[in-house]
Amino acid sequence: MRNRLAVLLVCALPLTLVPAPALAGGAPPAVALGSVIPAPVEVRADGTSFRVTPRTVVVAPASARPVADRLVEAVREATGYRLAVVRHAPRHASAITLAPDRSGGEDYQLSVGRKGVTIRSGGNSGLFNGVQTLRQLLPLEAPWIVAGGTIVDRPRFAYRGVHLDLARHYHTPDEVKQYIDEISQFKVNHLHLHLSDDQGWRIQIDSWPRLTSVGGAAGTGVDGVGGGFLTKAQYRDLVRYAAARFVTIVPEIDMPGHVNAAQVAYPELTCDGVAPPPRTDTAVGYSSLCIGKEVTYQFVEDVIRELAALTPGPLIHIGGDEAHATSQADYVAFQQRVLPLVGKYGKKAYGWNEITQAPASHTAIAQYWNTGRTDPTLAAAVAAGTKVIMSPANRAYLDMKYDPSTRLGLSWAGYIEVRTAYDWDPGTHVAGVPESAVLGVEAPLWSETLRSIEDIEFMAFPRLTAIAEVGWSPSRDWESFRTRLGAYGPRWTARGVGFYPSPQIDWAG
Ligand code: IFG
Repeated sequence: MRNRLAVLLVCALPLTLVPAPALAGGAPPAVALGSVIPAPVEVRADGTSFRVTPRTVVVAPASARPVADRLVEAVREATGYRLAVVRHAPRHASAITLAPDRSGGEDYQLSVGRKGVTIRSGGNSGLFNGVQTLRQLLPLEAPWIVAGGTIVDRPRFAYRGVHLDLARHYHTPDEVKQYIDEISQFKVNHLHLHLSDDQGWRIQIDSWPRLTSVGGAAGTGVDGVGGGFLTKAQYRDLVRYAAARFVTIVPEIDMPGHVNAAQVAYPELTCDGVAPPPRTDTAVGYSSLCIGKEVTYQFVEDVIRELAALTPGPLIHIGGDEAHATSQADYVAFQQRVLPLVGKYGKKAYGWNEITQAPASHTAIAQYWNTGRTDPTLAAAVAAGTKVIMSPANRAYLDMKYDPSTRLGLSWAGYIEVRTAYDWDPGTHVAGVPESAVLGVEAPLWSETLRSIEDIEFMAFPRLTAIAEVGWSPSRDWESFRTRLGAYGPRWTARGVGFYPSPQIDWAG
């Protein structure tokens, strides 16, 4: 209704009063060229516009067909039009062109004009990033007019990730796919799956089958709900689904702590050979692999080997947090033997920042999850070569309550409203960890209190968009972000995403 009225008003005005471009494309664009999350590097609006119609074609070379498929899907979801994909545009056709060039992988340039849209990038991930930007420029209702001009964009950090805990509560492949659909729209490009913990084991390992037949059985999980596990076929399918949206899966097996479920399944993994009771509470730090037993390292190597064979991505996360039941000497000895095993199977080791106690971590990636601004052990490791992914719990932990009234989540790291998740800089956050050592950011979502995709959405959105902008955009501007976020809200509503309507934001619609 709102747009039809606008068109009537435009036609009623004397022509001289109406800006030419508006006449060319119908009503003025509903979405400003810069109203994108994360904020692009350069936005140059030129007052023109482009109208998507059912006859608009997608022009793409065979190499970009995987991106063209995502673009067709996005336009169909937005407009209902199923656009044709062609190798070459018929003359004078209305076209959205995907044009590979020789620029950087994730960088892209988006040009919108009367005759059409062109997205240029050196890689399909960059073309995909351009498509996510274009998707946000399409209005929520007809006429499907996109603001004209040019966007030049590139990420500040290469690693922009989320983490999802499948161990405390097993979320199904379909729930994980829904989460991937949402995170990829904000140019998030890694999904770290927490696949094992005290309460459950969530990935099939052929050489140790009881890990899932016992550790992934019904009733394994916090409060005795949320049992289940990913078969290898389901894991491979998730990897494929994520890759088609340019999200790399990073699997985590947490050790030497957080291993109660594995020890219930295989008592030989304890030092006394006695199976501990299964746990459905939320305590941490009470379990440890038996550092002095050789079977421990056979187990660890078998798991890493099978996980590496399942994972096309370059990283395997080996946990390392809260090993309070492991002496420091044993912890370092364990990491010294296990970190190199990741390299033996062709992957790069990634672990919670406690791994930096071990010299072998200097070729690994440390995930910083503490709440402080200094960490001498981490700074020393960085000086020796360790790279860092920033997940400060008081900024990036999406399982923290928004405020004391939030039904879900925890509060040990403090309350995290949207602005708390937005106002920090990964390049200067920890003393002795310069931007050159920071690969990017990751927003963990632990599932002690989660039970459904609705719970995931409520805790992740809108705060994940803040972390996505912190990881992508060159700088932060809270007033600009909160305005763009407020305008974005109705898109979640239209998609049925149950986001938290933070009082810090003026939500449109
Ligand atoms: N700390 C534990 C997690 C989880 C979390 C909940 C890390 C690295 C608290 N370890 O965060 O297992 O229980 O907020």
